[in-house]
Amino acid sequence: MLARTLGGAEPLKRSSMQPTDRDLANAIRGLAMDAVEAANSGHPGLPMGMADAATALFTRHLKFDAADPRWPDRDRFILSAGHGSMLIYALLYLTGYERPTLDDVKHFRQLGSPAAGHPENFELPGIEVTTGPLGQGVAMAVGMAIAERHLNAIYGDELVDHRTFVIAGDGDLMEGINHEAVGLAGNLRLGRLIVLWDDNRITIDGSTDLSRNEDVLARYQAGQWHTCECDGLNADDVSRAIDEAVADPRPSLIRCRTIIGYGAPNKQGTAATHGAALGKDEVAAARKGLGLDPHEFTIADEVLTSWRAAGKRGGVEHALWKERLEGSSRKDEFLARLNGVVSDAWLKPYLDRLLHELVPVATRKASEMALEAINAAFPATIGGSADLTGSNNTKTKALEPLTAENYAGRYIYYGIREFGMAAAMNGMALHGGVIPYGGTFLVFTDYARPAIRLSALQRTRVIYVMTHDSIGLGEDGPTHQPIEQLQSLRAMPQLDVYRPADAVETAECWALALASDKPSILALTRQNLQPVRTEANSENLSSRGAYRLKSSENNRRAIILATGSEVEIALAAARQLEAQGIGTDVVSMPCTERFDAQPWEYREDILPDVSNREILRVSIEAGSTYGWDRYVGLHGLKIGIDRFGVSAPAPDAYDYFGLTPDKVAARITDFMKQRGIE
Ligand SMILES: Cc1ncc(C[n+]2csc(CCOP(=O)(O)OP(=O)(O)O)c2C)c(N)n1
Ligand SMILES: [Mg+2]
Repeated sequence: MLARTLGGAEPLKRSSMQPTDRDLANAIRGLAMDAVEAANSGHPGLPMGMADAATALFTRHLKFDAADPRWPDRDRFILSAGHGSMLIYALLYLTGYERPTLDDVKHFRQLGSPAAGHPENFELPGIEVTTGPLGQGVAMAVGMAIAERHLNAIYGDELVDHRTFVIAGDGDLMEGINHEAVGLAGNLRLGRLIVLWDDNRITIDGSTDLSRNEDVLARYQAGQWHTCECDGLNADDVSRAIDEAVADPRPSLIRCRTIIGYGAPNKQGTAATHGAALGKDEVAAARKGLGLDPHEFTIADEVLTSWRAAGKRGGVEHALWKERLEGSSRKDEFLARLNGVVSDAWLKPYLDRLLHELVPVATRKASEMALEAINAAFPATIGGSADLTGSNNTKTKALEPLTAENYAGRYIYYGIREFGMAAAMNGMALHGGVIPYGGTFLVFTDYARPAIRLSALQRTRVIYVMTHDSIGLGEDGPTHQPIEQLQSLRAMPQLDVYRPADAVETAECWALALASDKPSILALTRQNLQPVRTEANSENLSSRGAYRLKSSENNRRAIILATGSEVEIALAAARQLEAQGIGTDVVSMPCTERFDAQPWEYREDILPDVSNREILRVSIEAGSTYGWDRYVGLHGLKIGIDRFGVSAPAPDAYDYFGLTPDKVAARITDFMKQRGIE
């Protein structure tokens, strides 16, 4: 039966009255071919191969209402294989979403069209997540499924009761992150997560035999998933498999046997259909074989009518949900929760308490102290760590673990899965209703980086609690000591990197991260730091990104910029310089991105635009000096570490790299002498 359907030239019958599922699927095929042809760029193979499966999903199973893409209890659909973007654009258009319009589709991949090369969640409300980097769509779907179960545990079936469906390709399942995602979902028994695998046995380089011989289903089964198979070119069979997946309490992988580029008579089944326009003649022949109108971008009325009806299918359920919401005593709370606005009312009382009992404390510990107040104030936070809970200080006392037995818990043991954790947090944040934060060592942002990049691109409010932020972690040595991480993360657009100097700044930075509309990284120390902020201030000084912590007493000759653990060193060095008559400002710079966004007058006040002979600018950070010339100028002094670290107790490592008050003060006076700055 499978072989017969996969054999290709199945006659494509069209009843004059009611379009068949195949007719509906062929409308997707037509749009995909035409849009890619018009752009002379794009990927027709996946939409053509998965058109029948997508038709089954969207016309029979997926709970959605095209009239309201943001309905909170909709099922989530994620096209993890984002290169097949024309599949989702076709589905959104056909089912009657406001956008993309047919005109948008005609401008697929062109400047200004929301039908971008890959699906971007910020372009079209019907796109849940940005996909394209293979593997991450499935991993974000895991986060969405976690958020759904968590909110369900709190608000019950009447308000939260939906599923997460994914279409994934061979590439999504080959990527390493798939292992992390499968492990997480299996352990949390996320039964409402259903992945349809486009098993077309083709990737860009050709047959999957070139690069894979694993038993994919067995791998998922080993991860405690339910698996089943179907003929992906037969909507009825796909639908049967979806029913089976829905009925199983485990997360499900449905292997859909398909043919890439199905319907292109000469190219189907080959990598040639993966990522290039089929060509005029092939499209014409495909159109004929599929029984499509010979004119491009033309859809038969009865086919469009059927699709539009599918887009309204969820209207009744949507209306019933609205009724339940109206009748719920928790309506306002639920909507506020989804709205996600947080106040910083917790901050002032917390700081008042803190300033009464100032003691040296590591900023990772200060973060935990702030989190005690934050987690008590906001039930939406969900913490976690990639197996470094005791080191990252991410678990506050009252948080219960979120497990398969208790989805209401607010702490996730992600295991040693930094990338999987970060991607899941993106999915959770994009689902809405929860504010995820998660920890690992700062150096392992490298393991999570592709997901951090998607946090930034998608502007998800994810808070990365990255501890052990420098050589100050000590004995674990160079493999664990971040050097280039801070500056490389600062190079990423739409990401705020915070490196607070003490407990007060740590709390301020937490408040900023929570209020943000984009991701934040908190780089926190393992070692204790002296308090540098000892007085109450009506303003959140960290919100400026950089501020003058100490003003020069003598005639100002130097400005030291420092971040995090190096601020106390800068203060002590400045005292020595003052003793020598060299007036020195110390500027604490917890967030360069925020400083860059300040008005010119403010930046000019902190860092006046004068030559380094008049006022020498110095930067101190226990990491790469790369890029610090942005603030100290080409002829300023950059103090940092431009090599890998050392295994030694933290004080010895700091001394070895010249990061002590004596050595810093000496370097500054030597530098001034050498350059003839008196
Ligand atoms: C992380 C990542 N690596 C590489 C690519 C480039 N790329 C896009 S599609 C693709 C092949 C994917 O194969 P498959 O998932 O089987 O898609 P199909 O060819 O079947 O459409 C590759 C390598 C990517 N998008 N993301
Ligand atoms: Mg493939």
